[in-house]
Amino acid sequence: MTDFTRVVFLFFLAFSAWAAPCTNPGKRRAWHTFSNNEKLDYINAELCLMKKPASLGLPGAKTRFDEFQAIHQLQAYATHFVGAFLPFHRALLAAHETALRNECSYTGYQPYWYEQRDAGKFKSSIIFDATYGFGGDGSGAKGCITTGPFANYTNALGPAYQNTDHCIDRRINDMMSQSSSQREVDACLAKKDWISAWNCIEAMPHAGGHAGVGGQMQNGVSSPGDPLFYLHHTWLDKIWWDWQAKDRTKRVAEMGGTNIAPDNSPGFPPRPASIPRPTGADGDPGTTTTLNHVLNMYGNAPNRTIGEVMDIQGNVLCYEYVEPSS
Ligand SMILES: *[C@@H]1O[C@H](CO)[C@@H](O)[C@H](O)[C@H]1NC(C)=O
Ligand SMILES: *[C@@H]1O[C@H](CO)[C@@H](O)[C@H](O)[C@H]1NC(C)=O
Ligand SMILES: [Cu+2]
Repeated sequence: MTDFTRVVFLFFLAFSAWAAPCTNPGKRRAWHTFSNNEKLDYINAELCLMKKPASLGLPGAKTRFDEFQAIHQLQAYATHFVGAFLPFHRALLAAHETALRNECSYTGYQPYWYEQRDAGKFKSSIIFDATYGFGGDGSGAKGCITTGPFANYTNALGPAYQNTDHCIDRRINDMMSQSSSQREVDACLAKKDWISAWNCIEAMPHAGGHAGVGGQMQNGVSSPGDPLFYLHHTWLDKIWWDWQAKDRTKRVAEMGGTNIAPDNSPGFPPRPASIPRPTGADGDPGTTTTLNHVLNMYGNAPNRTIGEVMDIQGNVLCYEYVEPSS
């Protein structure tokens, strides 16, 4: 290369890096469109996190898998019923996906559970397949799952704020799963502003997956003890993104809502006196959630601000959602 072409080339590189930081977004696809081999790759990567010992010193966590659950458990009251709800879960999903890829040789991306396909009939969903899925419903007095790749995993965190060894439990409820229907999704997508969209997603599709699976998944504090949590919340993240993409420039900057969760929220485990009432105002100047709000990843990944995760194809995140039909 001559000096001139080298300069042009370097200039081009610098320019393309500046103009398009996310040139090759990871493809997040629906679980039911995965081939059997792709399903096993994901399951095996999750099993790998479950076998790796914890190293961050988070209370009660024994494995890498537990450490991601701990991020959620430790700040449940600072991340639900507040403006940070969807941004926090977006950052948590990205941290978990990165760990699967960087620590467990997973070469795919985080799948989502296209729940409207199964709404009202979760019990017959292929997601609960024992061989190419997450195992079935719970059974017995404790509702422990007994089939599938995660049947023998011992959760060390939960239920709620307790840290006790227990099984992954489920109590699948088809009626509750109706809140994940296409009708409910469409209702949220039609909302005109952030506060309405977030409240709609948290109240309906969010509740549909958690209460439709039941057991561990229904526990607002310790729900990431069931690996299905990640597929459920990735679907919610897609709904938020689909809403954002309808008016992208405006909606990747649209934040707000309280940063102080109501103390005993309905359907949410009560906060024990030993857990201090979160003030929520981490990086926010007042009681309203802003783009400067810090999302604490407890050492599992770099902390993020809400502003950094608003766009899924920005400087920090780089993925896209593939529709199941394509
Ligand atoms: C779980 O443990 C039981 C009893 O030890 C064993 O038969 C079964 O194969 C194990 N299942 C998995 C998925 O590891
Ligand atoms: C992450 O954020 C929390 C809360 O603001 C803070 O206490 C912690 O020190 C931060 N961690 C890092 C590595 O910056
Ligand atoms: Cu949550």
